[in-house]
Amino acid sequence: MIKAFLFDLDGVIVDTAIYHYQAWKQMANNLGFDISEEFNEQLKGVSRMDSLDIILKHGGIEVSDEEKLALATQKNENYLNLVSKMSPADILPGVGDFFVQVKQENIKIALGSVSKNAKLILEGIGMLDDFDSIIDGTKISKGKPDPEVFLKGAEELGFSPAECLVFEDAVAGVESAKRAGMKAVGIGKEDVLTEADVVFEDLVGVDIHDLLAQVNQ
Ligand code: B16
Ligand code: MG
Repeated sequence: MIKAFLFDLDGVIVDTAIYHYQAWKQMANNLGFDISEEFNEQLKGVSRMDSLDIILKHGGIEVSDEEKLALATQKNENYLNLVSKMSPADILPGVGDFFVQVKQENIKIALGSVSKNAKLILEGIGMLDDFDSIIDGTKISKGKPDPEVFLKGAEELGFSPAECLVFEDAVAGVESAKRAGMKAVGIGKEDVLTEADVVFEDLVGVDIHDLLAQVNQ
């Protein structure tokens, strides 16, 4: 029986993927190469340093650990500049109505994001108080697809993995949920999120009773 929902942030609650992309692109351009939006797909749900390694490999560039840290810091500064203007208007369609239903059902809610900026973004969009527990990049040592982020969320809420349902937009995030022994709702395309138990394009019009009936089978 599902008793808790664990939400990814980027791509489920809010669309920060575009800002991550712009900030990484700017860094890559400074280094003399480019990254496409298609390439950016594989960075979703992947931690900052792991993303940097993937991008540098793509550009055929090798740098020292010290330089890596400087590049990651520079990217984060660009990213923070872009997200600093976020407001409740940036909450993805359907999220508000869905959270009202979740609260009515007394289901506990945790955030499961690998972003170190998650709290800042939740504050910006006015949703910090909507979560019973927040697991972000400051609390974990392994990014998705490792299950750590969702296992910690379940633990903080006091539920077993079988009692938790994960909402994810990234392939790496769905894998993370599966490896944690949890069911997963994919937000996005069915042909991409093939491992998810149920897939919705977004949360618009999703009925919590129908969903629970489906995943509690
Ligand atoms: P930061 P999520 C992830 O957030 C993003 O999808 C990913 O693109 C990003 O690299 C990662 O957070 C780290 O973010 O640089 O802010 O610590 O999807 O797990 O909510
Ligand atoms: Mg995501």
